[in-house]
Amino acid sequence: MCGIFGYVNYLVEKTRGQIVDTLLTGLDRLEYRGYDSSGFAVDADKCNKNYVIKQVGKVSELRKLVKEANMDMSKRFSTHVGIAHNRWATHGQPSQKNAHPHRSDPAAEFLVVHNGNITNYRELKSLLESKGYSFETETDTECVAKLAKYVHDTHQGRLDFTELLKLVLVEIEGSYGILVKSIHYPGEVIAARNGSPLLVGIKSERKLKVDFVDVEFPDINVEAVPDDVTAGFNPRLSLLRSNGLLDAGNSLMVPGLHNDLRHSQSRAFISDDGMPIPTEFFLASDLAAVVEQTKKVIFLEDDDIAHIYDGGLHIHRVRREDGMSSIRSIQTIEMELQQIRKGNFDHFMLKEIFEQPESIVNTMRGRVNFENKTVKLGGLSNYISAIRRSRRIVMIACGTSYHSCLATRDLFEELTDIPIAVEIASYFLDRRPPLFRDDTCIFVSQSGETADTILALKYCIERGAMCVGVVNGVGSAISRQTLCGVHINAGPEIGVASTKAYTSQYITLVMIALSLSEDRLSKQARRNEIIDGLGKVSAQLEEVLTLNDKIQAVSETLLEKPKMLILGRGYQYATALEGALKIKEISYILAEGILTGELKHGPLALVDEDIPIIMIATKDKLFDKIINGIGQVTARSGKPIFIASQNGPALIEGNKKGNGVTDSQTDPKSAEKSYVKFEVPETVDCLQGLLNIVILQIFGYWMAVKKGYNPDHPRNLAKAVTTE
Ligand code: UD2
Ligand code: GLU
Repeated sequence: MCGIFGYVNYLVEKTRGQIVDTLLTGLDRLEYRGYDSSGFAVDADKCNKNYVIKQVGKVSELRKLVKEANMDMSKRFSTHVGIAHNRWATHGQPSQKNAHPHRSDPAAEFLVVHNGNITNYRELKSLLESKGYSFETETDTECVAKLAKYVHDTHQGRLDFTELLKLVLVEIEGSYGILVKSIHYPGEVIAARNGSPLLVGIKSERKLKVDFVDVEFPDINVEAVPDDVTAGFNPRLSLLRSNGLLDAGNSLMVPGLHNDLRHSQSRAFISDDGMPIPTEFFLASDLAAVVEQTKKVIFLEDDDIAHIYDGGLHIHRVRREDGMSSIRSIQTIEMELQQIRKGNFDHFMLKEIFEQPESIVNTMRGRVNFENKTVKLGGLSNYISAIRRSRRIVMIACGTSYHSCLATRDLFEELTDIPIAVEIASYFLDRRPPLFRDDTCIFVSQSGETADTILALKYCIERGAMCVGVVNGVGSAISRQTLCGVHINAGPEIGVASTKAYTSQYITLVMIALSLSEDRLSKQARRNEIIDGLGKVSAQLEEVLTLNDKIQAVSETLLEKPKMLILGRGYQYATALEGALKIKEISYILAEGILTGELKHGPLALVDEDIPIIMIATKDKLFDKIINGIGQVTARSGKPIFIASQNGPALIEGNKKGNGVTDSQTDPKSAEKSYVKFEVPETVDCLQGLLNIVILQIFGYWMAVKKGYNPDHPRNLAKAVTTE
């Protein structure tokens, strides 16, 4: 999911140069979200034609291409629609061909930009192919453009743009924010969303009459629209044509003054004398692209279909739902660009931490069926039985990705009964260990470009092992060079300290373990329990995020401390290691993650009343041992900060009298009150790390910020480590 931008000028004359510049500036403003390619479409000189310019890489590359395109930048447009896109590939590699906008046919009758993920695109593609459409990209988006043309042609061009898109969108499953532009609807654009954000910025010299837009509901729901209603004729186009306002190619010659043809009045945009108000509209997936142009904004809601034409903005719904507001307010945004680029967050790291309830849902979207309790990983489906037959599974990664492997190793062992090895890529390469053809190697990397992991992959390919990737970057080296794999679909991660990629890698590995055990009846109950847990984890993560203020306050008490211990065991060992990594990489505190069971073999010597200790003590089958570890620490005057289960059992044993009876003065619950405790919701043991780690991510963030460091740019570190 990356960035959409659209610009409509209505009765506000602009040169093509100005329009292109507005589109490119909009894309620049979305750049901070990260992307792999970009593109835009504007009207060409000949009616019925568009210029579509797309390029891989940065917007600066797209700018270079614009210079070479030889467009007449001085051509003037009184009314015009331009659409633009920054792409973060989910379907098909980042390439010029796959960049948006996508077209319906070589004449580009319909052009679409899209954010999100269309889960039934394969079905739509086969349907359209059977109708003679040939696809030219690997994207899911292309099917929207082709479907629009198909619906348009089957209704002989008699639908108006809204009705057409209603019929298209009703067929689409998954998430989308889209803009659609068409030579059949000159000067018009459709913006629709479901699961991906979209907003409309409005700028006009004259004050708008009202500060809201009515939502227009159909008299009949679209599924019930009989052909004779929708296939009558397109009243707007016919009237424009009969009044000589359209040229032969349907280009609008004198835009405006057709209010009588609207589904209903768009009250905000009509002046007292009934004349339309010259207006500019900025459509975007992100406020950052709009805020320097205008502060007046409407946020679209899921299933809204916004149609801009004749200077009016119309918001349609396919059906009337109970409780749905019948207006969308035009809000005045007070924030400035700098504030908005990171949302309400000061740093990308915090923004990405707070995105996790959504990013993990994106990781599971279309893959986990919570009703049937099944998991389907498209990227592995042809290989699952081969992986099941492996003699061994070797997980290979670096840093945070390595921790995601550790976090899920126990589950792999439990569900698959296959021996699992977890390797740090550089250490693996140093050793060059024996590897066999019947080994499966799983390579985990956020970027998919981590040099050590790529070299390890090469080593494993040479030895004939089956190589599987788990990466965020579609089209990355690891994604391309592995035999098969799973994209974690976490969206771009900009903060150098990985946060949302960790939780998405973790969930992806859990999904792989679930897929591998699908054939095992004995594991069915456990699998069902985990799938139920996955269904709840996003809401639970939201709950953990509410602890932000408390974590911030606690971090302030520890700023002077140069070192810190994080203790965990079982599933939480990986959490301790990952939490310690987060803290050290951004706050430069020597934080060490320790297996609680190892305390007595050395680390206990570090424990005194001074050293900060965070103990992960959420309830699981190892809880008694955890209590033991807590006892060892408190007996040495250690004062741990706990990450514990909400309403969980007591963590501190009261002082025992000689006969083993608890002293009523120091009973466990009251003894516990003098300790800091972060309580997290309880989930299935193997998923608990997804919630616990968020406390440590936030903790690391505040430690860095309060010490005056920029957590987005830790010294000496780069986002993708592309050197050995
Ligand atoms: C694909 C689409 C997804 C959605 C879904 C619907 C892509 C990139 N993904 O997702 O957006 O439409 O189909 O069914 O088009 N792969 C590797 N190595 C890796 C990662 C992936 O070889 O490290 C391969 C994988 O085996 C598959 C392809 O890349 O052939 C896409 O992987 P995916 O995880 O995105 O696949 P899926 O089916 O979830
Ligand atoms: N699924 C679309 C693609 O892969 C859109 C990706 C995006 O949101 O940028 O092209």
